[in-house]
Amino acid sequence: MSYVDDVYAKVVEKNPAQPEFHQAVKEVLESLRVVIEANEEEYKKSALLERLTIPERIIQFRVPWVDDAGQVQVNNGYRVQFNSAIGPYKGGLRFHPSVNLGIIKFLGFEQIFKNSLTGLPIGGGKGGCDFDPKGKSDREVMAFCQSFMTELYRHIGADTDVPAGDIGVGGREIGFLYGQYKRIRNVYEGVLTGKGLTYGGSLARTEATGYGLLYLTAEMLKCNGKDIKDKTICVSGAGNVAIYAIQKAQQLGGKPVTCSDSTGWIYDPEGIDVALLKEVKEVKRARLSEYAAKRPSAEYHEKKNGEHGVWSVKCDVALPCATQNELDLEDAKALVANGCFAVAEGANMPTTLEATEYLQKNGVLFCPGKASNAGGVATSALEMSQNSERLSWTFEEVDAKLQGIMVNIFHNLDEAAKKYGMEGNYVAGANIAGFLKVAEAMKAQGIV
Ligand code: NDP
Ligand code: 2IT
Repeated sequence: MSYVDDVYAKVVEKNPAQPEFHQAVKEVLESLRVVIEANEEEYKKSALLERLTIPERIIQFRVPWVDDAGQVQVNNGYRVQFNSAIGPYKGGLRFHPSVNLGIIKFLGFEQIFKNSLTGLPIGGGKGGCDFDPKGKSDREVMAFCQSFMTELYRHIGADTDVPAGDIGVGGREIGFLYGQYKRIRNVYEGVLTGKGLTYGGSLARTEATGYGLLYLTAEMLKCNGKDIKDKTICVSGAGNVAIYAIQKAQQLGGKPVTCSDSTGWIYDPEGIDVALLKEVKEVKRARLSEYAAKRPSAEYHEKKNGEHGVWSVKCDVALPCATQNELDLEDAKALVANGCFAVAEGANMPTTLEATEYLQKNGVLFCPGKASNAGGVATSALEMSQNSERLSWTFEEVDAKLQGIMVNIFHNLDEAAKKYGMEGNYVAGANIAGFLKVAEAMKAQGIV
């Protein structure tokens, strides 16, 4: 058995019932096969792939809190500190009922390569909880966040591990988490990113993941002789990433016509009204049916299992921005049949392995999330820099840096794919380019 196959088999054996983690590892290891095989003896002797696929540390804890009815609730909290070879652990916190250790490990593993691709000094980590913020009062969310941080604080720090937002964790949650950290530790430091602008947050962090996705997509299209202008775009999701992806797509002259949430999806042939979408999702925290109720041009569809949802709409470019494995083989077939020529992932691993392969085989330009959604964490690293120097940069400064980082990421993965004989395979390019820097740093630091 080859070293790659051997390590993958061990990952599956040692991490039972964690299919998303297996999937993320499989995608990366398959891409790295050519690199590993060229140096197999050295990598095997130093057990590099074993060390890469076993987290440096896993923290798992109980999160008790009291709801508005006086009932004690208990949730499962996690922080996976996956790899610190190139910098302090960095990655978001996800609050969603579907969170379990396997989900956090898949996200933490992806984060290692994503963070490496940004070119900034940040290692890979991820955390979260099976808490569902939906339908909770602000007081309940605060009580939960305070309890979560009452355990997490001892494991994190501005130079150790710097969490941020992800699904279910936005400005409100980061504020409550930060307040509790500061209260316990009595230090005012950049221990979280995505903070509010009045207490150390960075301008453009809110917009960064969605904007970055579009900067990279525009560059990918340009380098393939195409233009985002006047293209019809299907977006999934209606959260932080989707909203700012839609906004930037419009600024670049594209026409996003869909969005979705956990209960249904919108087709708005006149183009999504971003101000209305923000009002419904960011301010009211309501369902997308409210968007349709206020927008005559929009159709609302309840989510139905087995249907393609937003991927059934004819489009040129698809941007999955909701959650993992939301775009499967049947969806990929529908996209190709409708003439879609580019897919860039805003979410983490939203496309199944089979769907990715189908899209690539059918000539669709495909950029994996660890490259195309790296603008969020990159801007988090810029927030860390600003916190360290106790200065704030202007929106234009941060946005210009973000744009430069995304363009650079695309060229790095494009070149890595070419160098290893897989031109146009941006999945392989991203995994190889991300891996090489981390592997080099791990090698230099000895057996740790
Ligand atoms: P939000 O919580 O702001 O939004 C998530 C959106 O996806 C919501 O519209 C939500 O629906 C929908 N959604 C979530 N889970 C499901 C599900 N199981 N089925 C259907 N719809 C679902 O999260 P973000 O926008 O921050 O995150 C979206 C994706 O982007 C995630 O994969 C995240 O890991 C990734 N990402 C986020 C970054 C960031 O900076 N925030 C950076 C890089 C990647 P509803 O409104 O009903 O809850
Ligand atoms: O998946 C991700 O990259 C994020 N949720 C953002 C992480 C961060 O530290 O900003």
